Amino acid sequence: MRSGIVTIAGRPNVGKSSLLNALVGRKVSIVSHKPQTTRHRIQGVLHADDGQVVFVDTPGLHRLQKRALNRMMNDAAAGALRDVDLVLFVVESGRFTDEDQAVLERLARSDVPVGLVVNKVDRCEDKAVLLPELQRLAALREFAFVIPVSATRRSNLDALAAEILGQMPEGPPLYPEGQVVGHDDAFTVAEVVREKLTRNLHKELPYSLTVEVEHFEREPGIDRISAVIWVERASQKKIVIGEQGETLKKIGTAARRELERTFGHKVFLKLWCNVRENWSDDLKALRRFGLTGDG
Ligand SMILES: Nc1nc2c(ncn2[C@@H]2O[C@H](COP(=O)(O)OP(=O)(O)OP(=O)(O)O)[C@@H](O)[C@H]2O)c(=O)[nH]1
Ligand SMILES: [Mg+2]
Repeated sequence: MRSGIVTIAGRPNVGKSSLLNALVGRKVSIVSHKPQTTRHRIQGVLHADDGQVVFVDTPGLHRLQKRALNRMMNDAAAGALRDVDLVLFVVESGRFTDEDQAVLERLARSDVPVGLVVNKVDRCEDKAVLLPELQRLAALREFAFVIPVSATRRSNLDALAAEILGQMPEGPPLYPEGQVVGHDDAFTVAEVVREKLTRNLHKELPYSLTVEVEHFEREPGIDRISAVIWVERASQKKIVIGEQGETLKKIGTAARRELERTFGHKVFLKLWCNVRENWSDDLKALRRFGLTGDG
């Protein structure tokens, strides 16, 4: 048996969480078209015949921003680059930016082997440009492997999984058989609600909110859950709730449906929205919401 820990790193929005979900075959980490969706380290487990891989999805490494939340997200990502067996450096096909370059420089400071994953190759219309692109990227540093994939189309993932397993040391499994998700169900609820908010609210608003599960009661056949959506200003609360509560209702329905599919039973989900000024720059509040740098 082989087993090990693999960190999935890269700048925001390259598809790290999508890749984690595709590799483990289940939605473990939330996904949206907006950068900086992932805020925590998220673990998902790949069980194979000859081994087990624990993947750690991380917040996208980004340029320093002044809010404590953004600093903590960077710290969470940077902390996951140490003491692991392999780092997957995820980039987007056809778009290598200064932020990717900054990630590359950060990786140079660690001696963990790095595999390069060039994601979103489905977007590349002219396949003739892909090979020279891969050659260019492969020359950036020494990589354990360089592999093009599409997380959303699930292409080339078996080849990627084989490369990853080949890099894992011998050892016993770290997670029990069948367990794919590293976090508890309350965390899943908070994240799924935040995903629906991120997907349904415009512009910067998703960055100003967080979700806290207040109450979670599992009864036979049904979960009774209430969660608070914290925003920073009364004007934001109005937008989250929407005219006659329409927006919040739509978000609640979408979250409930997904949670019922995930948990396999009925879910009663009550959502509230409340204001807490500057929660994203308040260290105490961040800790309360579980958003500390050490994940
Ligand atoms: N076309 C295409 N889009 C993809 C692929 N993988 C991910 N995406 C899209 O890219 C966007 C970002 O995906 P995420 O998985 O949330 O990216 P991330 O790197 O985890 O982003 P952060 O958590 O914000 O750092 C979403 O709209 C995905 O649907 C892919 O293989 N092909
Ligand atoms: Mg993510």
